[in-house]
Amino acid sequence: MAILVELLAIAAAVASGHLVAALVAPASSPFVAVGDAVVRLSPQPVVEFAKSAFGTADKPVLLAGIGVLLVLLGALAGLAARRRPAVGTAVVAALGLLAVAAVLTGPVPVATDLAAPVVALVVGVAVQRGLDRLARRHGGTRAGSGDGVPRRTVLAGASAAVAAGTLVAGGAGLALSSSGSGIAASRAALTGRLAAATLAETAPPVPASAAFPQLGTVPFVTPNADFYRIDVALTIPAVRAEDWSLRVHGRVGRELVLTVDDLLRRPLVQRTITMTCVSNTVGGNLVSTADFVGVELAPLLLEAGVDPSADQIVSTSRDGWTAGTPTATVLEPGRGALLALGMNGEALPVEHGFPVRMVVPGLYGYVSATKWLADIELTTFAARSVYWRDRGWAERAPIKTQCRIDAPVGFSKLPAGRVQVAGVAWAQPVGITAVEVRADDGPWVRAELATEVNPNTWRMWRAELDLSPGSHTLTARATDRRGLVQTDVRVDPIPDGATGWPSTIVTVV
Ligand SMILES: Nc1nc2c(c(=O)[nH]1)N[C@H]1C(S)=C(S)[C@@H](COP(=O)(O)O)O[C@H]1N2
Ligand SMILES: [Mo]
Repeated sequence: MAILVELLAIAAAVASGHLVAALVAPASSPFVAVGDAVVRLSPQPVVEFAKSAFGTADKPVLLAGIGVLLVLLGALAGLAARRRPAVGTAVVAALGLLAVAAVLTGPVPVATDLAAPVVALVVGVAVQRGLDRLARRHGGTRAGSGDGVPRRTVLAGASAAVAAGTLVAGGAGLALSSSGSGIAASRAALTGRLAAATLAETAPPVPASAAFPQLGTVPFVTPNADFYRIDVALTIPAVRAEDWSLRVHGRVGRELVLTVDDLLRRPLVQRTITMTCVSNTVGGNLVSTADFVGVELAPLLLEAGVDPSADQIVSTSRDGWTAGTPTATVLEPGRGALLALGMNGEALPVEHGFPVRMVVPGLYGYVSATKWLADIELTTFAARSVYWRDRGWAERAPIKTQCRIDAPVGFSKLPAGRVQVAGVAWAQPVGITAVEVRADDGPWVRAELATEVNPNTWRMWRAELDLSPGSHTLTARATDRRGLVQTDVRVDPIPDGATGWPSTIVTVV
């Protein structure tokens, strides 16, 4: 019975906390806040391991792990509480305090964040003490409760009531947090406003000749649902466009505070941009292309009056994640850095930063592409470090010239003769001027390049190779507009991006 009391108390605490959080501040849900804290405090290799072992399932895996730990801890505490009742209460209280601490040490703690863990603490302790007292009142005998109702019935009733309350609170909390407190409606409204807006600059339509999907390359523009996703957010920050504002401050002449309405009053530009993650391994798919709509970041910073000493722009997400971008890169004429609101004809999807994110062509995402943007500080690289730099990644990270073989897929069995090879290459912001392919140690064959959309996007390529029967390794290398041929030296993604030639093994029969 003591174990059941303990587990019910913990479940009631988690559920009530989640409900309160869903009502006031989603990221403050005790369960989620503790998960976030685990991610924050995890040593870099552990985070890397989780990312590689579980991919984007790393978050559910972590939350499930915390759930299993809670059940184990509850069971152990229940066992101990049989002899020493105070232990049971103490464990529930300690878990509640842990949730409070997780929220307090979180990225941008505000007073309302405390509501959920405090409610969880109070509910947990109250349920534990209440049920525990009922369970002990008659020392486990079958005696009645005094008013003629058997003690066991009273206890079973109370437990059932707590269990039912837990299910209702938890269910309501989950329903509320997944419906995202008005985010869907806010997003739909912003999609409508972007569709109705007059664009000061439109992106030329992507011609059919820009890709070779019939040969197996990915589509030129990546559908939002397929766009790669990388972030350290356990729960997606829920910010309605109506509630969003951005503060631009630090080494500026005049601080700015901008709302979505302010952004929509500025000239809106549309740009096709290929984004790339520094964690992409050679041949990997953490690279995608979208049509972004947003406002130019450079003129906005100039309006704020950037101090020449401010060599770093630190952008902070609503969830506290930070990126450091070289000011000079953003201010470079023609670079085209954006505060983006739209992606492929819609408002940004919530997982890609709704309502506003940064996009800087030519820089890896971790030094430029802050989602759920909340704050921009003009500062120096010397004065402030940021999230991934603290974890061993480079301070500056321009995208490295790379390519990938999309077809044939690895380990294909192909008929002898001419084989079609196709793939993508990228070298933002200068663009690709050549791709070469070879079989084994044979001569390099120049690939045919698809139409270039703009130098900030990837470029598709295709080639034909004559292959004799047997096993062959196909290798590709790209050349960018600077004349730089992609190096064959293999390095890992950390600290500033992988290098090396992609290759694919095929068998010709
Ligand atoms: N708030 C926030 N923004 C973030 C990140 C993050 O963890 N949190 N990750 C960055 C990284 S590493 C990359 S590669 C891009 C990925 O953007 P996407 O998920 O829209 O593809 O977002 C960047 N912006
Ligand atoms: Mo990334």
